[in-house]
Amino acid sequence: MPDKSVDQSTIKMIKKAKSDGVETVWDRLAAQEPQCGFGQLGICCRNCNMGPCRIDPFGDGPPRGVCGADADTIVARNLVRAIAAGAAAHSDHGRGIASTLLASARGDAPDYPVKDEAKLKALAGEFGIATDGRSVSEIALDLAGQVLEEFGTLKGSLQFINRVPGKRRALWDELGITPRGIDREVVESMHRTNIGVDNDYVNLILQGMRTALSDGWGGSTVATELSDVLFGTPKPVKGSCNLGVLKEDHVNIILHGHEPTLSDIIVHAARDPGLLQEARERGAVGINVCGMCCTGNEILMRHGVPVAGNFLQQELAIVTGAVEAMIVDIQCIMPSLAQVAKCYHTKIISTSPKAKFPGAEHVPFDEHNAMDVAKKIVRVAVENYSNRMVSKINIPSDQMEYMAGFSVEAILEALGGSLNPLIDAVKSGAIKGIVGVVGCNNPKYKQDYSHLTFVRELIKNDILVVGTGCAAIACAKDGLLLPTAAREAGDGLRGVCRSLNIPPVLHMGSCVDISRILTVAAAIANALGVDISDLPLAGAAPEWMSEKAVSIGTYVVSSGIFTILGTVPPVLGSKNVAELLTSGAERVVGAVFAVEEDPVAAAKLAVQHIAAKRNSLGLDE
Ligand code: SF4
Ligand code: MSK
Repeated sequence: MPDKSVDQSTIKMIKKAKSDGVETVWDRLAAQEPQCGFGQLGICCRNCNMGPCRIDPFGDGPPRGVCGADADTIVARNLVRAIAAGAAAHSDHGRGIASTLLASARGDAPDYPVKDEAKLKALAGEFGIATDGRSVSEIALDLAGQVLEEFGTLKGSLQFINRVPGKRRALWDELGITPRGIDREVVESMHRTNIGVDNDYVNLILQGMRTALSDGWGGSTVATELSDVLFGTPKPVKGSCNLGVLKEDHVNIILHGHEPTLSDIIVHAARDPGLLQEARERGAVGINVCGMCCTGNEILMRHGVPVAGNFLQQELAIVTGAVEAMIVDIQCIMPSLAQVAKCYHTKIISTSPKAKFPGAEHVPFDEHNAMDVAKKIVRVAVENYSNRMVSKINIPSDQMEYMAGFSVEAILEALGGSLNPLIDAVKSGAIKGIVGVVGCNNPKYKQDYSHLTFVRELIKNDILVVGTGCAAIACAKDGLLLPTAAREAGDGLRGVCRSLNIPPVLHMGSCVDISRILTVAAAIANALGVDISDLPLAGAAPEWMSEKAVSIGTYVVSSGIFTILGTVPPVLGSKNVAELLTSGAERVVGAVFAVEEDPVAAAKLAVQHIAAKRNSLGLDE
């Protein structure tokens, strides 16, 4: 059992699931073992119906598929398809937010007024949209329209690319990897990986980079920036995290998935006096809305809503027996939830036409009528309180306080309005460098162990950590998002944290909010007049599992930032592809991937990389 997680609440609920006869992700992983070696190496292909084909990694079998594709082509094609899928997920999320802004500006989504007018105007300025003497709706209409055009723009490159240092933009142009349109790159990747199109692994991977960049500097940035406009730009906020945030005497609602459009409105609906009265009439003290995964991060960053856990805890939240409804939208939602819920009274309510779950109740969410739908969903949860099976309730007491909400704007505010104090701290060596730690949990690895071990090693070495997604939730659960965690940091970082009263690990949001990290990196490089690849920065996804993480890792490397993966990607079936990603890319984009499963060794790689970058910049002379 301890090898499954370092999180005590997880361990307790895995035990409870077993005694309740409930199958979890760990049981299903065990049932799948041994997993397919061809799949692990990335050398199986089913891109056409002459296959499926597989390449023997030991050279005893055929070296080519039926069409003639070799291991290099197959591995590269599979990788590019994963990037395209990940980029599509983030970008479609961004399109959803942009469409909501458009509906809001047209007066068709009355429950979504613009919350951050200053940000709306700043973004309008970036897009060359006039703001003087114009109403919020007029500006929002133009901005939403222009942002939606980014998905298929004829301009030749994306607007947010202008945030990138000139040197890097010139490099992308030279390599032919400047993204030309958000949808266009995904479509072209799917085209190129079709049978008989692009068979050159280098050419394929360059297209993978362009597609990933259309996510990082396109779809994800759109999602983040327009979410701030609509729902408010996050500011430092306090709250609590882990399964212990569920309350035995409340109607518990968990919001799980990714889009803030639904979750934000449900937070408000759950405060409706009529629904609270109904909850009390059924014997509950109140309605307790909690988040899970990145939807959790979105509402945590903006409202301080408690987060019940990260990716591997979604089934376990239901196992507590105390969840009236788990409301889901898109991404990272296990299809097993409806099966787990059958053993308890929990209702799984799907809301997106893009993501339906057999066994779940579907209540279509409609942004034009958002509050009414949100209240309807909350009412389902309230009514379900009466169906609780009291003997099955067991909520682990584990929970931890945190401080989150570090948007770029919040960081600037904490620094007194400019990045200069941060840059000075990096120059002086008080902060040696900055590492973005992001990504999921993966049941093949002990939950949260790599995140926490890696992060602790970094802060000990005076490296400031910025986090998003399930990695940030792991840090929250273990107290690393508290200013007091600075006691675990090296002298320099501890001093900076204490003077600003900030934690050594800054929670910057959900998976799409890695765009916030890119924005900070670009701003620092611009301030110093260097390329992003010159900076003492690194990225890491210690426990990643999603295709979205493949896209993220690729846009981070393509932006010039060394990136460490803690779980092995399926590329080792091609020596050439693996060599290109872990070594050759340095000559191409000035950064590479490293794969290191041991988080202590991974941290050493990050520390060494940062020391080398500092040295090149002459910072430690
Ligand atoms: Fe086999 Fe080629 Fe078809 Fe892939 S594309 S399944 S390698 S024949
Ligand atoms: S939710 S993509 S498990 S971080 Fe964004 Fe967590 Fe990974 Fe999903």
